[in-house]
Amino acid sequence: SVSLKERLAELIPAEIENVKATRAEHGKKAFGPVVVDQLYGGMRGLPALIWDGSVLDAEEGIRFRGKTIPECQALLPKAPGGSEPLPEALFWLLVTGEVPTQEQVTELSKDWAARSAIPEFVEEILDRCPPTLHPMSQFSLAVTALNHDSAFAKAYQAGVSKKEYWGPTFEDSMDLIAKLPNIAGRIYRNVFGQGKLPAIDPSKDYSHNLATLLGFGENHGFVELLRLYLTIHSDHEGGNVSAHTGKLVGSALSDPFLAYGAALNGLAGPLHGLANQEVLIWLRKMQAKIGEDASDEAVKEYIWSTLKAGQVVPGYGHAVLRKTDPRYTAQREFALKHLPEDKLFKLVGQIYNLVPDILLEAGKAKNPWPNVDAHSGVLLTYYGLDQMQFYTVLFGVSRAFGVAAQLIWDRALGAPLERPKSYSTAAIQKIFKDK
Ligand code: CMX
Repeated sequence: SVSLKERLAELIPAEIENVKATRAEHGKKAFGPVVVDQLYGGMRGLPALIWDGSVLDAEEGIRFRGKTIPECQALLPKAPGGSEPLPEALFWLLVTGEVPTQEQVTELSKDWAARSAIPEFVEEILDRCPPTLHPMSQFSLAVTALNHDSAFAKAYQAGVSKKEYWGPTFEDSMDLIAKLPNIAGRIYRNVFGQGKLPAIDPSKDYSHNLATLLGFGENHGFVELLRLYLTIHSDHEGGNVSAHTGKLVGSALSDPFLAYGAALNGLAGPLHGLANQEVLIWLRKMQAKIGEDASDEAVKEYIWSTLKAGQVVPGYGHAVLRKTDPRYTAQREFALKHLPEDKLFKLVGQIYNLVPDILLEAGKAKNPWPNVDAHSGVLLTYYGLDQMQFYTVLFGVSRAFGVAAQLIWDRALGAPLERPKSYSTAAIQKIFKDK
């Protein structure tokens, strides 16, 4: 079928059996030790969630349904005349585990275009936000407000059976993703004074339409960048703050708009998605201080001054990864192809040669290598999108794909309310007192 929902309906019964069998065979087996440090340490490394769209390997990086980023770049359908994968295709892969055909992807582009309009009152909410309100706060407000028309919330009130949860969750998830370009475009134009929002063109793909709404629709390089950007930022397994928040809030049967609004508030933190903004601010400050073609020595000194001031080097380090993030590498390759001589790109390359040794010498960070956020802002800036407060909104458009795919499966498989156990320090002391 070219319809994602029909394909999904075919896949769900077998997956329910698959989960049953996995639990019957492995359900009582211990899976990794829990030590007290993990309770204090942000649950780092604790196996605690099921997330089907992607799994992150510390050395290798992310795989979407078993496929690496280069494999996705090779296998997923592209736009006519384009060479980057279409995020529509990645969504199909995340949801079904299957590489879609060109026809299935085209159908999805059309479906999203048809669902893309946002209610007038949401437009008004955005238009009334002061331009000083951070774009991520505006984004989360608008997404939360979409819950006004949630199919899931309505179905739940009407007494829908548990077995049917996934259907309206699917509809809400598709609506959510489809409406994000109009929300992001409106925020961008309002905050940065870029004039009236053009209409979505149903004959164009999702990234092309988003580029048009931002005012870059004629720029082929930017459109290609967005296709790559939205593909690689979509999913990074389930434990990161945004993905986990979406799953957690969804587990209370809050609809996908409420769940994703919450996820966006997590993405807006500087240790998570906001780091792409922070990287650009940091680079600009560095250039202001030591000039544009600074020597390695001057750059090193600047990096040390950041650490000595008790700040983090944005774009470096990761809670799980222990190697250079393949999402960084994919963006570096894009830059080598499209903007090899760009000054800011060269600075990012220079920093890459210096930061890891410094972080190792400083001796705290477990991973001295760059993450996805170290590179994205430079690419956007090159094409003229230099309003860095907006960068995390683009991350947020993309991350909806991964969170939505999991919300659909969570409701299809009857995932329970999340409720892990917490302890007080006094309780821990008591437990181990006589041991
Ligand atoms: N610069 C300076 N210090 C760093 C560092 C960096 N880039 N990365 C880690 N450290 C420090 C930590 O702050 C921590 O210090 P304290 O012991 O004083 O608290 C210590 O090294 C150990 O941290 P860790 O176990 O290596 O890393 P965490 O899992 O706790 O945190 C992360 C991971 C990403 C928050 C951290 O590496 C960081 O702050 N990086 C900079 C911000 C950033 O780029 N975030 C984006 C991540 C990708 C994303 O989600 O978008």
